[in-house]
Amino acid sequence: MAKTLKETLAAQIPKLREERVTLMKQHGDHQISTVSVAQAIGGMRGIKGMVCDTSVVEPDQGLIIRGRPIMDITDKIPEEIFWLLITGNFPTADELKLFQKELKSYGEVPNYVWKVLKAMPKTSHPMAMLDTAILTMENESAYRARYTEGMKKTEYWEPTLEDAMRVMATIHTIAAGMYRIRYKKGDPIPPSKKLDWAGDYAKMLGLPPKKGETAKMMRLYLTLHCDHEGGNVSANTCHTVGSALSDPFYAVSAGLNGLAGPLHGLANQECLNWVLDTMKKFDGAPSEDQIRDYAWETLRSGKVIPGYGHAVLRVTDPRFTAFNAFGKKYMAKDPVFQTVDRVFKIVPEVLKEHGKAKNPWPNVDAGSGALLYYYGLKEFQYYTVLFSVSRAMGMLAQLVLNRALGTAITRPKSVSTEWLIDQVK
Ligand code: CMX
Repeated sequence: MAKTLKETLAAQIPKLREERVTLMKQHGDHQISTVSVAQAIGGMRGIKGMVCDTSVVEPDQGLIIRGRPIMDITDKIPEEIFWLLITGNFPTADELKLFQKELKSYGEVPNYVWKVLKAMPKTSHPMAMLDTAILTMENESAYRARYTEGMKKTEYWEPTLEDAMRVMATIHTIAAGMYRIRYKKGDPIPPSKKLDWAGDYAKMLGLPPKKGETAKMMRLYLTLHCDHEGGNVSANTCHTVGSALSDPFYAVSAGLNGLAGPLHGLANQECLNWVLDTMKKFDGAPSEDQIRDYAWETLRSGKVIPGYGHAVLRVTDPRFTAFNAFGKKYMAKDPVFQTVDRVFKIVPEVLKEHGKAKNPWPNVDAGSGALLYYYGLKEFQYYTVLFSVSRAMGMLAQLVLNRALGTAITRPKSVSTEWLIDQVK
């Protein structure tokens, strides 16, 4: 008989807890990292100071989810990826069916969420709308209700999983509905009882289906952005807020606020803007020389080239490669896609010559916008919302596991500049 996600995780938890207790007891004093002044000042880059089992990012390989390089699992759908993030395995066909049915049983977005979204200023950024909607839904939190009643520590993960399922079950509906509200596309389109998560999201946005290609693109998009280990701004923020036992609605909303920054998730809106600016300036798809000139002009004006560079990666992001392959298959002649592809040839050379960025290669944000644009999603400000719908999977999976393992409240030690100066004397 097919097991539910909860039953599958419940069977794994005793072993995971035992493993952690043993590690703490037998090796608690073992040193795994040292900290330099540069790291303390420079965003804690590279310090190993937290545990995340859902995925790792290797500088020379990119995203690896539960031991599987992302390029090997791009044929999977997001529901399978969510299950993988939480349990370390893919669901069987029957488990997947059961999981999809269970997700749909969480019902619809409460009406008060739509009212709040409709009352927001017409100029609100879509990320502010999404974060507000998730926070507003905190009213539904099973975790808060159970905590208020009183529950044992060992049970925390159960209502956390329930809240995670509710966020998963509704975030795409919220995201699609607010797109239609914000950009005056008509009333929100209700979710379908039959479609998969990504296919339903594409349909609820109201995008032209293009013989099923839009749904295919959406499945790929939502799979590729699902998680990027634990220390990036959004995951780390979500983790810290969750570690105070704030429920998943608080924690995910906080994480998404971090994703809204231009050095993080917002780079995807900036990126397509940059590409379209070059096309405007040069009246169509620019030549390689024109791209080179424009890249230098950007750098000389003190700006970064969005979509390039990374805090951890030192190679072309495999997620960019996956988007590029999709583009070559379905839209090879599209001038925006062709420009993105040409930028990929030129910008790394320019950044190497510039000599500042440690990684001159494209990250995930460099290519995704061209695909969205091609399938009719032309409102750049909305792009980070798509990233968020996907990244919610990673944040939620990490929260559930942390509550299952009883991970401690986050509280690193900060030091003053005076203390640092004293240390180096
Ligand atoms: N264009 C120009 N300069 C860049 C650059 C780029 N794409 N990437 C890095 N640099 C510069 C940095 O600004 C920094 O300059 P200063 O010394 O003057 O401060 C220098 O190169 C060294 O930076 P780094 O160590 O290589 O990179 P960081 O870890 O500090 O920052 C990141 C990483 C992603 C913020 C940075 O590469 C960047 O700003 N890229 C453009 C924005 C972007 O694409 N962000 C999306 C990242 C993926 C995601 O999280 O979604």
